[in-house]
Amino acid sequence: SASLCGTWDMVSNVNFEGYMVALGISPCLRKTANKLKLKKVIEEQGGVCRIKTLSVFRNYTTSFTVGHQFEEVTRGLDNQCLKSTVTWDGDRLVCEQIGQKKNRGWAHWIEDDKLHLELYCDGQVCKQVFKKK
Ligand code: RET
Repeated sequence: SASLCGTWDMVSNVNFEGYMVALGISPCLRKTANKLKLKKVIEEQGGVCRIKTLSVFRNYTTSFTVGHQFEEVTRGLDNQCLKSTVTWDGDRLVCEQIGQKKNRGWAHWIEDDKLHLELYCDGQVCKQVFKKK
């Protein structure tokens, strides 16, 4: 994920609410989460990719090897145990998250020097864009 690596600041966040409703996140947590300006830190070392989602309220970190299924525990989000697999689809780093929710996953890619992230779950799509710090 070389080109995705770096520190990124959120510039837009469309339908985070719909995505969080699809995840079954409580109204109280959604209200807090909707106000957050998120930061992404993406690193790669020795074939292991780490994606940190940082905020003043809560952080969430995943580490994985592209092409290898891993157990993802969404602690602090919807607290689920998922079987996740990250792969490259052309220049998009995509993740399929198998669990109780249908059609769950995400895609990261670079467009116009910005980091684009689509988060989807059960027909809802959240679109986030980040600029390089
Ligand atoms: C926060 C705050 C608490 C509530 C929710 C959150 C959502 C985090 C998300 C993170 C996505 C991370 C990805 C990582 C890739 O490896 C901000 C922790 C719902 C949606 C795509």
